[in-house]
Amino acid sequence: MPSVVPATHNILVNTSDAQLNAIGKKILNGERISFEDGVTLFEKGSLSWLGAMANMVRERKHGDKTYFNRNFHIEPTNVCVFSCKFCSYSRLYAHRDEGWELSIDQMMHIIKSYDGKHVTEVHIVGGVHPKMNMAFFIDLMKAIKAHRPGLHIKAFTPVELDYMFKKAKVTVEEGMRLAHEAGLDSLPGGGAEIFHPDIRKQICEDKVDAEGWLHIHKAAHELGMHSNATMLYGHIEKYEHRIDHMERLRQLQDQTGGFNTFIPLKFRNKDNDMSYIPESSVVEDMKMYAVARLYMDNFPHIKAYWPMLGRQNAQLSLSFGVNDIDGTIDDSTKIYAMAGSEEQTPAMNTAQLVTLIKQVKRQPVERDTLYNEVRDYTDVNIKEIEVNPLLN
Ligand code: V47
Ligand code: SF4
Repeated sequence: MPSVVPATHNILVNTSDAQLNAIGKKILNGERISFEDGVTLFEKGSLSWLGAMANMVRERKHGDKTYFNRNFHIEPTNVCVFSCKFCSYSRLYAHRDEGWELSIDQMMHIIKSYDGKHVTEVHIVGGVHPKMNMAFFIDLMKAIKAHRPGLHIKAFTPVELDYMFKKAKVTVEEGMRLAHEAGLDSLPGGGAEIFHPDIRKQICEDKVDAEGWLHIHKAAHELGMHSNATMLYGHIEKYEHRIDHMERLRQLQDQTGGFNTFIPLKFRNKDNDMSYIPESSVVEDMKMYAVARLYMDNFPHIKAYWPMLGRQNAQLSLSFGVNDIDGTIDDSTKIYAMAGSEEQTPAMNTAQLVTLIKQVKRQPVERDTLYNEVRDYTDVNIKEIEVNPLLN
């Protein structure tokens, strides 16, 4: 990192606001910004200035590389003992006839439908069903690994894990060890929502709290596993709560280094108990990504999850600090379609993902879950991808 601001970068720092200029200098010098700086960025930073700063950090870390992966989702159930106010997807156990509950055989049928197809990851996450316990999921993971050992299992949020560990009467450390031994490779970022108790108690008071969420990710990191982290933004939280959330994650990352990606998730308002809240604007979304890139200095990657944001806004986010747009997904998730995303059938093949990235002059690179590079598509012709089943 340069210790002084290069002359060519001065243009980036100079705004009419002295506070922003001071923060800009810190960022250009590779210094960490403070909690107060983070709030100031949200309050005073213009979209263009934040975008330029975040893009500079993104390019320092990754150049033009933009990652995606080939994955699919399994949502074992939408029956859930909790009642998060923003959730459009779950059904209470008493109304389980309106939801779905997949057996191990049904989930293995989905896994087998990908035999011979080039996918590297299965993402398993769902509601917290009182009858799907730890033994059930251990059997599921063992069956997946017996069938396809190389498939990376990224599964279960701390909400699901906390519930199953408590029911199985095991400690977090013991539970994580058992799950890891059964085949769990990494944790997705869900269930984090907003950590601050003032907000958490209003939107999801009955599920695992911030300390519990962070404890489970820490235990995973201590076993050598990696994980992601999300934040549900754009509802009743204030900028301070967003920074508080990111600060807690940044501190854990300083200790363990186990997080790969930070994923801001835009609140969608269809058919849930928070439907009266308007959704955030695209400007607010891009500012969110930019501040995330600037604040989360120890997170390697910032991801825009396109099924929720929509593909055009995901494409736009690549100029606001984002360097990952998740995966092909293959129309295998219902969470966002049910919450009102414009992506009602979320599936993109590799040719479409690569086109989307190339249209904004970035460099498309397929990765696996742990960001090992699988293939660089910079010089691969779209026609060639379309006709080659191994590439598409
Ligand atoms: O925790 C639920 C969110 C999350 C709504 O790690 C909603 O790679 C917006 O975490 N509006 C689960 N968001 C999904 C998740 C995820 C997705 C993709 C990739 C990864 C990863 C993780 O979905 C929940 C919650 O924050 N969510 N309802 C809603 N109405
Ligand atoms: Fe259940 Fe998750 Fe929906 Fe909350 S967000 S009600 S924990 S499925």
